[in-house]
Amino acid sequence: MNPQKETILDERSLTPACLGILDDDGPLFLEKIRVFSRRMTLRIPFETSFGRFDSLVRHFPAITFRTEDGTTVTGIGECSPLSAPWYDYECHRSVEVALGYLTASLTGKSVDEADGAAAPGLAPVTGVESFLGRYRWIVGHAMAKAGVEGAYWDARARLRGVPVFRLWGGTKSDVEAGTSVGLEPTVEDVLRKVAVAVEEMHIARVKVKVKPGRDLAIVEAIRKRYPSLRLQVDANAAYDLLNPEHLARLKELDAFGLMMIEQPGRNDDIFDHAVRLAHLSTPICLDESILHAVHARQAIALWKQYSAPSRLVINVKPPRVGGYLEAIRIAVLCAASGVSVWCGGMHESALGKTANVHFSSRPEVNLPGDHVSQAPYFVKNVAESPRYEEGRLTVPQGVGWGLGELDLAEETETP
Ligand code: OSB
Ligand code: MG
Repeated sequence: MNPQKETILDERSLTPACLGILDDDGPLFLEKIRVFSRRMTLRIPFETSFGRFDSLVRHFPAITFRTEDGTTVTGIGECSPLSAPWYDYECHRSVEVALGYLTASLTGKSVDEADGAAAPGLAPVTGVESFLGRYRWIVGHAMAKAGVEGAYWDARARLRGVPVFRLWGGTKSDVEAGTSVGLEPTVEDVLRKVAVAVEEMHIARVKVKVKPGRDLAIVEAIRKRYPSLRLQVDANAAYDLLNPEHLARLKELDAFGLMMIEQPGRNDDIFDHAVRLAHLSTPICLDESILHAVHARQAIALWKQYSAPSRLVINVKPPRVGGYLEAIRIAVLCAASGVSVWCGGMHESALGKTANVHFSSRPEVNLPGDHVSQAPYFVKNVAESPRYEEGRLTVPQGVGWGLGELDLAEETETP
């Protein structure tokens, strides 16, 4: 196949209107931005190939807008980084710095003057593209950007009196929910958690974390006990795709009927994932490697050339790709080429998880997401999570995120 002759949908043509997104309710005057921060303790410490953590700091940008007729509305979003640059370079400290620049750009002030209040005479935003345009100059910092974009959509949906998924062209009223099981000291410990997910929760699918040396025994034990479970693994970049021993382990995983192997290779690689794993029959899922729609288009082109689109899966996390519009663009690019898509998680609070559920309501999202845990994620959450039953989550039908009152009162100093 000659890749030059392949037509691949170009992300630049995917405007909000062409994506079926409703965003035409007139200009919005930004009045102020406040950021709430909360340290949240996980009920179950989580271990992946990059490390173990038991708490997270969440930033919640709240943006107040005024319409032309004088109505005011406040929308809230969530930034979902980890506490250290383990998963990518972002962490809650870097998000705080980036939110300073985002606030300055959105309010029309310099970063040193920015106090959250709009500069006098600030021009209104006319739609999501004009909102994003205010801070397009900021390189990277996807998780900070996703938080402010979430606030924009919550506000737009509240003004129209609809749930966010309606603005986004979501079509499903419930979505399949999977769980992500962290590494544990023994295979039995992992198996115990998988048993809760399968036997008590009737989860739609299980994902387990793996790394070289802690992979085959775990997968083998789960498969022995649950031969037909929808099962996948996530390596968080722990395998060296140029190391023959690592490649041999990945080849051995091929025998277990996994739905996919997620991000075996390095964050900043797409090429070696396509070329060096083309001999596996298990689909390869990219998480860390896909930071925007350009990466998705390039991955699709590489799989068309070296493997097959049906052996590529993309884990679309709105926080990792800088927001919801970009997430929808990626999902649409994938679906147009027969690439499967699901929505991963960053241990978001109930707000961020619910935003992920609204995104997952899009028809292109065709595999279960990392939406639930074996126990509630946090000791204390900011809202009730959407209703979970038998492997499915209900997409909230209330206005905005559909969460009711948020408990953000405990505004703590970020350490
Ligand atoms: O790689 O998908 C990942 C959590 C934090 C950072 C990265 C990842 C994860 C998870 C858990 O796997 C997802 C969740 O339940 O929110
Ligand atoms: Mg992952």
